[in-house]
Amino acid sequence: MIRLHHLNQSRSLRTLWLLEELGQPYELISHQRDAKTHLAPDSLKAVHPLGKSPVIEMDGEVYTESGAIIEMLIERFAPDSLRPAIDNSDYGHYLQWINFAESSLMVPLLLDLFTKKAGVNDNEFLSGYISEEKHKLLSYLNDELEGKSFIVGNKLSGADFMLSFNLMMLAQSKQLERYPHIVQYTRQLSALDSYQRAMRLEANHDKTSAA
Ligand SMILES: N[C@@H](CCC(=O)N[C@@H](CS)C(=O)NCC(=O)O)C(=O)O
Repeated sequence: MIRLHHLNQSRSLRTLWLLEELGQPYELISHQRDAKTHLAPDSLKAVHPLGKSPVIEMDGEVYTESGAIIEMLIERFAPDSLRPAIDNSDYGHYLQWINFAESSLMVPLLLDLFTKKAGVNDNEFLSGYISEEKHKLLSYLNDELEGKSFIVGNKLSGADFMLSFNLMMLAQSKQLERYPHIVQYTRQLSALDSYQRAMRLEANHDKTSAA
């Protein structure tokens, strides 16, 4: 049995959605962000020294890093349906988008979040860098998504699960309005049954949104 240690409003949503799509039995263990600091509780440190989420326990091992978890679960349970074949030209693009979500795109999003939180978003260099970088990356993604429902091969894949969390962060703060193809893409992803089930689980589990 797979155990998912899920933190509310976190990258763990990528894993929760994938587990719903896979239909494999799993146990969902809730961890709540601290209401003031928004950081993870100590209960996550008891599971993995980094104290971050997602974490899964599987076959007696503990895994963190959402990208690795997405790839591993797909390799194990859905290699023929949720990723391109290794000898297909889409395969490299699949890996590239998985990494784009957690590296290139996540860097300016986190810088933006943290500089605002710390009240240092009036720094000219930082705010200029963040907004230019975000616009460059989102314009690129927007162009890539024109006429597509999914990012790779027009078929649901691990890359969509990865991108969904970044785009959810951006949609919540109304930062996608200039990117119509991204908006269309997020609409299509959020209409999927497995996505909706995952969001219902998140809503039941997220004590901050219930408050
Ligand atoms: N690169 C890791 C990042 C994990 C991570 O930073 N998770 C955040 C939630 S989105 C977290 O647990 N933050 C709580 C904290 O740092 O206390 C991944 O992709 O899984």
